[in-house]
Amino acid sequence: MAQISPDVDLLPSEIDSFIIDVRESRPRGLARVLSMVENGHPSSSMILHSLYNPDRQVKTIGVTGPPGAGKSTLVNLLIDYWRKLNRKVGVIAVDPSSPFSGGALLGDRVRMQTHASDPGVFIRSMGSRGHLGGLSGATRDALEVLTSASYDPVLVETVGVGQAEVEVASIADITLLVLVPGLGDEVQTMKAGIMEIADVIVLNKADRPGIEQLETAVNASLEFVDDRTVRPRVIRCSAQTGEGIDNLTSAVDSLLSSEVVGQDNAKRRTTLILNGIIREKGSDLAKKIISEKYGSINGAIDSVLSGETTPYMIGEMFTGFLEGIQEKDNGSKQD
Ligand SMILES: Nc1nc2c(ncn2[C@@H]2O[C@H](COP(=O)(O)OP(=O)(O)OP(=O)(O)O)[C@@H](O)[C@H]2O)c(=O)[nH]1
Ligand SMILES: [Mg+2]
Repeated sequence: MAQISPDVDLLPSEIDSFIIDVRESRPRGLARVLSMVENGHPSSSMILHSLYNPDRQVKTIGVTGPPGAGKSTLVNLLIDYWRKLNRKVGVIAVDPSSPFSGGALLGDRVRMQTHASDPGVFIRSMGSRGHLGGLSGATRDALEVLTSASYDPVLVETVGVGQAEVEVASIADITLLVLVPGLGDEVQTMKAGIMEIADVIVLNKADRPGIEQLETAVNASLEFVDDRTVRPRVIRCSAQTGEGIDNLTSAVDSLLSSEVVGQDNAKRRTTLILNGIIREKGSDLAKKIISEKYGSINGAIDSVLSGETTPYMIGEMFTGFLEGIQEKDNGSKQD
């Protein structure tokens, strides 16, 4: 396969062939498109634009929690569950510690090894080498690629319980926050906002002492979450013994098929991607261009939902505009 140059636009025929690779979920092409997205390759927007379908019904799940909480072990069990139902499952393991993808997540790879030879499972670790939107931007676009390749569902595992990590996880349609015994004090200091973003709080390692205290601490901190209509479900389980895993899979399934997630999914995704791109391109100018062309951000979202454009095409419009300004500046400097 030809080498991809990091800064040079691909030929239209090359873009078309990558789009076919993704749609047919061919692993090599898929991996190369994901690298382009991660590296912020100039042609990745055109690929994402061609793949974008606001009505796609594929669901995505974010999984976050402190290091070693059992996230990968749980993801593994969830993969087993969906593979038995004959569904193709995608996993993105986000690695905040490294700007480079590939090597750093050997642990995850080993734990998910049982699925390594299964063509119905695609596992990819990723950093944020060149993406303007950092990890959350790279993850958001990688989810678009994997859902276009008809992996359903797609999971995102990310380490940590800070606002940033939970934000990365909550790019997905539903978010699982995995906690473990021994975190009692941490839970107490955890911001209510983090608890609120989670749809399910998984109390893993229920086979370990301290699970009762953890449950008490979590429930106590949820008492203060009073301004939300739906409280996160709290599920106790052990990825090691299998206890409570049925409850977890049925909670996740029912959330995925619930109206809350189904309703306005197209609008939610479009808004999330467009707002991310606006931030990446420079908010003020981007908003000005949007209001000139579409009246307002809502107007732009409506245009995407009616199939006239995509958030990525709107992003390209900003890029073109900015390049135009730079050319003008250079021109006036030369005068
Ligand atoms: N006792 C017990 N151990 C568990 C359970 N779930 C996972 N583990 C173990 O905890 C360790 C960490 O599990 P991982 O699944 O790698 O945890 P993780 O959250 O993905 O870890 P990082 O990705 O490194 O943050 C492994 O040794 C698992 O076997 C559980 O329910 N009970
Ligand atoms: Mg892990």
